[in-house]
Amino acid sequence: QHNPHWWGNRNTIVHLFEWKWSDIAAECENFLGPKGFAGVQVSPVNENIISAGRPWWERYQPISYKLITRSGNEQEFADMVRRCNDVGVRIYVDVLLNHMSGDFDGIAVGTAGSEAEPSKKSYPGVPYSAQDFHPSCEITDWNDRFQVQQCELVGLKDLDQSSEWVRSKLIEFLDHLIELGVAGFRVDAAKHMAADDLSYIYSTISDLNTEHGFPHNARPFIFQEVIDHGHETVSREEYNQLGAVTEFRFSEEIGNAFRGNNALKWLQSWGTGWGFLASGQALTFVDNHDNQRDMGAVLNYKSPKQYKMATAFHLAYPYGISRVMSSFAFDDHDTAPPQDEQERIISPEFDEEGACVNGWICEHRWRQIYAMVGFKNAVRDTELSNWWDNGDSQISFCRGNKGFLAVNNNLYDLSQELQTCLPAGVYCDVISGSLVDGSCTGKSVIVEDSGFGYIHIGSEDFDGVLALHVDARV
Ligand code: AAO
Repeated sequence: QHNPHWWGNRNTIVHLFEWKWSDIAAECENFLGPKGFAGVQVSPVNENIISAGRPWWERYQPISYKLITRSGNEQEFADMVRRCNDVGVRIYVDVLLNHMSGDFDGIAVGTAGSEAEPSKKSYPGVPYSAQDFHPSCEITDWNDRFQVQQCELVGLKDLDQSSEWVRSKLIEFLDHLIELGVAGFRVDAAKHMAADDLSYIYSTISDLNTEHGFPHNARPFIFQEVIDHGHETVSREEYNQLGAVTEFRFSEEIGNAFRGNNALKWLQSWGTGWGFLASGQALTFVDNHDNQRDMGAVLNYKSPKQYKMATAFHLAYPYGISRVMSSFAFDDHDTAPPQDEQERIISPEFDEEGACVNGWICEHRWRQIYAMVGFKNAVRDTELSNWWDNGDSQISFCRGNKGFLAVNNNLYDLSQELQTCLPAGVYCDVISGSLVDGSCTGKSVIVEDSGFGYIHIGSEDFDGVLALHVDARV
């Protein structure tokens, strides 16, 4: 279940973290469809516990499978899926199959109004009771398989997926979403569930809904959150046959390189050469909603120049199933998404250039990022060729005769003739500007009959990357 069921030549998934369904529906029609995005990963859709201050992570604590959250209700969800599919943008749901909520004093109330008694493992909204869970224990050794798969991840009540009842409830939930037209699932905390149990669940759920434009017998796309740096007892290799797996080393290594801790010349062998999973099995990202909050090598929107360079490389290099992050501004791990006084999530607002202004970051609306989504579509199915580097952190390469990328992560200018592999003509650099009514608002590059063009990326330039492709010819 590795096929994401993309439309046409589309290639890139965006995670619209904590967005409301009605806003995503409008975004599909107004922005994602026209810009060529392939799909959206949406936040968890089922009822969750209500936590004080409404941190984003309350949504990772299920109370039932009713489709009512701060992002909207079932009708709004169904409307979003329909409208996004109509413009060729697929919906992938973040699903929590591993656990229910964490402990809570007394009776907890969920976002759909269901009551639960987490300390007794009682969730009548499903219903689940104590016998549907593994006995409580804490994970203290992350290399102990029993603990990782049967104890409680950060204290979240751990469902027993080998039980018939639990399986039937999870399958019913997934089938309901398939019926509503989704294309697949991000499986949260997959490492904390036995691969055999997941295999049973994935192979039992329905085919995708043909009324939403999917072919007959199309299987749901599955991408599993497994954090494995290569030395885990529970490894990514237990899951990659079942579906794609999040490749966390991609995120860490790309952050490391573009932060300047590793020369970009080494990226020539990016991908499996770095020990990553096979391209069609790897869900790749510069940052995700968890590691963008950690200190460390991972880049996020707070380092915009490096972040855009890393994203351009991510989307230009032919490796992986790409996902870009779309965040809200945060100070710390617990910051809630933009909300009003009644704790309702607010809709993003846009300035005249289309950028978000009211607490939403909307990296996917940064020109340098959506332009690379277009680049990836334009060069789809071409090979990488003509790798060039200066022996340090200036690099360039071609994608067939359809696209060319150059990056300068040195503290001095890149100024020289480089092979672009493009047909002769004048091309608009889609990073520094865009093609508007046949003229380029940024840098233009003249490509000679030989394919060579003069490339300049000053060390002080606003962006450290230049990208040309055949759909942006002046
Ligand atoms: C909240 C509170 C808790 C409270 C709990 C229950 O914060 O204090 O106990 O409620 O009341 C999210 C939030 C949590 C939140 C939870 C529930 O992040 O803060 O807890 O919702 O509301 C492991 C799992 C991985 C998981 C990750 C957070 O393997 O599956 O922990 N991610 C998913 C989601 C995430 C969500 C949940 C799961 C729960 O994406 O948003 O939590 O649904 C190592 C291990 C990993 C481990 C990490 C983090 O990785 O290998 O398995 O992930 O540590 O603990 C280096 C190291 C590497 C390390 C990595 C990442 O690279 O080399 O070993 O860093 O730190």
